[in-house]
Amino acid sequence: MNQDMALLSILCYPDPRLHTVAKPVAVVDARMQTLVADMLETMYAAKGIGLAATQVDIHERLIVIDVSEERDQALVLINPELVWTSPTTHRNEEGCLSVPGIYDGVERFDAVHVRALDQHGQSRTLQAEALLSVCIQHEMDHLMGKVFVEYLSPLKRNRIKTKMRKAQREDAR
Ligand code: K1U
Ligand code: ZN
Repeated sequence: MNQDMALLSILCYPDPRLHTVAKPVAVVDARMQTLVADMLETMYAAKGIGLAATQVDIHERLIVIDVSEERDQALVLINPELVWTSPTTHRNEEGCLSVPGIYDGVERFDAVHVRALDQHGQSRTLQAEALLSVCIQHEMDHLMGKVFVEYLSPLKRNRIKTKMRKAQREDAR
C-alpha cells in the first residue's frame, strides 16, 4: 500500500454535518485521486463495504464501494446518477460506519443502473443488483445528506440518537 495514503476520520450520527447535500465534482484531478485512495484505505480499515465523501466531511459527490469477499474489487463512483430503478423493492438489513453497532431493515430497489465517472474521469454505466445495489442506494443517500436511520420510526431513531450520544460521551472521557 502507498505510504502517502491517510486514514480519514468518519463522522458519527447524529453529527449535523451528515445532513449536508454534496456538490458535484467539477474535475477529476490529482486531488480527487488522493481523496479516492484515502477513502478506500479508510473504508477497508473500517471493514465497510462502502463509504461516501459526506461521511469524511467532504461534501462532493464521490463514493467508494467494495462488496467482494476478497476486498479487491474497488468501485469508484463520481457524480453518480440513477438512470434506472427496478419496479420491485426488497427489505434488506443495513449497517452504517457512521452509526456503529446499529443494523435495521430498509426498503430498497432490487436493482439499479447508475451512471458515474470513474477515478480516471471516464463515464460508465453500472448495472447493480443484490448487495451492490443496496450499497449504491445507501451511499447515494449519504450524498443527499440522508442517513439510513431516517427510514426508521421516530421512536427507533430517537433511541439510536440517545445511544450514539452516550457512546460518544464515553469515548471522549
Ligand atoms: O455507508 C457506510 O457507512 C458503509 C456501510 C454500507 C452498507 C452496508 C450494508 C448495507 C448497506 C450499506 C457499511 O459498510 S456497514 C458495515 C458492513 O460491512 C455491513 C453491514 C451490514 C451488512 C453488510 C455489510
Ligand atoms: Zn452509511
